[in-house]
Amino acid sequence: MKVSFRWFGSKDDSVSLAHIKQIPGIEGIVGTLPDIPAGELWPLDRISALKEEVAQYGLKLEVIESVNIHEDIKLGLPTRDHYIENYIATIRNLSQIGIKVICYNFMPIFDWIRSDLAKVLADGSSVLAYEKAKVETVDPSILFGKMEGEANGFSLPGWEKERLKLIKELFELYKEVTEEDLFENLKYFLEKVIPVAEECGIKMAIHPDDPPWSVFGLPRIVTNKENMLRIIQLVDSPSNGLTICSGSLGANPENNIPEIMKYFCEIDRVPFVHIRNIKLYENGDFEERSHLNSDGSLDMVEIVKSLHAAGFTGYFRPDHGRMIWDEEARPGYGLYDRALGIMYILGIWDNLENLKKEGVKCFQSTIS
Ligand SMILES: [Mn+2]
Repeated sequence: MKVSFRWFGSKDDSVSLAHIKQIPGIEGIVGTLPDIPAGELWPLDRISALKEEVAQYGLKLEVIESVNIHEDIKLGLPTRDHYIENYIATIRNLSQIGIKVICYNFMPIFDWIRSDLAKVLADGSSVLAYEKAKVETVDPSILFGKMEGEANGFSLPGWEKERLKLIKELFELYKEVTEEDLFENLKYFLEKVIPVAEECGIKMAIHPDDPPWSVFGLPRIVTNKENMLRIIQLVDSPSNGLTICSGSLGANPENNIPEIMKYFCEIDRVPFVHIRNIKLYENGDFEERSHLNSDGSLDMVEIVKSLHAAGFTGYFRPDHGRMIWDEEARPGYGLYDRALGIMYILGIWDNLENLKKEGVKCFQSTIS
């Protein structure tokens, strides 16, 4: 398991590479070029410069999150071919600087959705939270303004201003788009892109929808094991992979995260995992928590055990963290709690390694 940390670049992140470098066990950065709009080509000189900057701190840049998909591709519009051409050229450029994994998502209009970016917990820390009643009754453009207002001055990944401008028009365009259409449009995209990724030694890794259900009447398909299996079968290639995000999928209690992790790792379709804990409420609301098992509803120990038992050698990053110790950062992306998360996950992992050396079969799971 290769330990990595999401970083938005020196102009867009409150966390420095010098600080990330000091996290024990860290190997690399999950990088991005946040200013490049979806659908445009990533220039080679920009990504080379990013790689060099990261390398100055002894860190690797082998994972990109995300190269966003233009809405015309998701909508299946005739103009999609132009954007797919750009995507293919971007894959080729990224392969030239040694990128191994490209994380992306296929959510219409909105990326991840929350009702609150700084819900205060009993211990004084603050977290991202989702209250169904708040999200599902609000006008999407009002939610958009609220997300921006609470973002501590940072642009939120997936909530860039350019999207808001087009929101009404996009809703109109998505009116007739069903889940089946979305599968069809994803297939069209993957059929063009996966052969190039394979040739370039890059694994595409689709991120689950967050939350994993339809919001504002928009279709969402990366929501459960069955659909994820269907997606990797749309184009059967080792380059057609998954980012398994425990917190995103785990918002639906019917998703058995350890089982999903183990299943897809064993068939080698998981180049990248995001690990985070969430607290689920009976009414479907949830909030993010520390990685500690007892702090949330997800079984973090079982999740790590499932990765270990499957011999996971891909990239791992802690997902969102709480805002603690008066840190001011992009919501979910402070240094401190994510660093704590890494230490917790590595603690579990090292223990499993020791048990393995001692010959203890540690994954005595009920998972079939
Ligand atoms: Mn995630």
